[in-house]
Amino acid sequence: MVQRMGAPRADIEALHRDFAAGRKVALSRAISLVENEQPGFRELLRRLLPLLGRAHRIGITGPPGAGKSTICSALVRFYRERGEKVAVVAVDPTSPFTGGALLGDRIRMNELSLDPGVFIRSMASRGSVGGLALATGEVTDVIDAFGFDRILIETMGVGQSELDVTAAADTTVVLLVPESGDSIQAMKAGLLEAADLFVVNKADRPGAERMARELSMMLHLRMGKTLRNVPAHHGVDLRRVQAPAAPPLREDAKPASWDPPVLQTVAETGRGIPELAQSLDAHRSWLDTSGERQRRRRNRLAERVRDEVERRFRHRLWKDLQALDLIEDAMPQLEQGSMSPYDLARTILQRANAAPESDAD
Ligand SMILES: Nc1nc2c(ncn2[C@@H]2O[C@H](COP(=O)(O)OP(=O)(O)OP(=O)(O)O)[C@@H](O)[C@H]2O)c(=O)[nH]1
Ligand SMILES: [Mg+2]
Repeated sequence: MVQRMGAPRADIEALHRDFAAGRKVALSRAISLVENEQPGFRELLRRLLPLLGRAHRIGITGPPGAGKSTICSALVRFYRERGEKVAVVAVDPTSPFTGGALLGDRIRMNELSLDPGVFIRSMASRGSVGGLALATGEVTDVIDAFGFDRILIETMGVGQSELDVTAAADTTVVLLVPESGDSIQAMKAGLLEAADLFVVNKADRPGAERMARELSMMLHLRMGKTLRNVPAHHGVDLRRVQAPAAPPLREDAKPASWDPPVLQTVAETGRGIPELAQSLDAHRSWLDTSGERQRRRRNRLAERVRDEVERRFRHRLWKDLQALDLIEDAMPQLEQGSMSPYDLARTILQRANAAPESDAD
């Protein structure tokens, strides 16, 4: 195979060796290789596959300024005190560059990153043909393989692209603040379903308690469990009237489903952080005992195959075949109506099928 621009073979081998030896410089280089989809990145990811699955991947998402970075810093400190190695991946789907907010985070996190047990990396959408969610998943794989115990993935915002990014996580935390009241109502159903844990941060401000209560109510409504935590009314136990009593859980019974807890934190002072860490561990255990981890892993593998097929196809179309040029060349015919967009699309696809693939490492 022709070696395209990028590191020569010997460099790639050296990278593998340094990575396996646990050198952080190699980790940074491996991440760049994968993030920019440079030659050799698939071979690297292939070799790392047997090392995956050790880290607990924790996605933290929520509206701008909710305190995601502050929570990350607090969790990093908490886990470091336990002797765990922690990585933070800060992802900004809204910006083609690493934005000012992330820069601010970096300065704040600088002190943490002096610790050899901590690794911090920012990501933005630039460069990747495969898209940010795929790049984040692959970068997280690299960090996992390197041997971190926890990987915190901070995503800005609460839209679809952030949800796609959190698919890389084992446990997804949605962070809100007391003022998010209205946005709860507007919150996409997808976000509610994606959340394994809710955290009302800035609980030092008024309204946190109320916010947490409303959120719990809404979650229970959605799950059809409104009555479970409601005390008996007018002397009648509504729970008994509504449904036959469920057999009591045995001590060792596996929980069939996970009720996302609603926690409150003051990230700045660390209040509530031990409880958050405890819930994160509880969720991780539940993933194992319920079989959910396996289910999510299967979904992730299927998703990775789909993403890779699309990435290779996109690469073939837009890079190898220069399909945009074909569209431009055909513009006069398209404009005159002597060729339809559908016919041109078919021609492009036929050519793409016949084109040699340059991206097949
Ligand atoms: N009062 C109060 N302020 C907090 C708390 N946690 C964070 N903050 C402050 O809120 C501001 C935003 O915090 P960040 O951690 O940068 O929030 P973020 O969600 O990472 O912000 P973006 O990445 O820009 O979306 C900072 O000024 C923090 O100091 C808290 O518990 N209480
Ligand atoms: Mg931040």
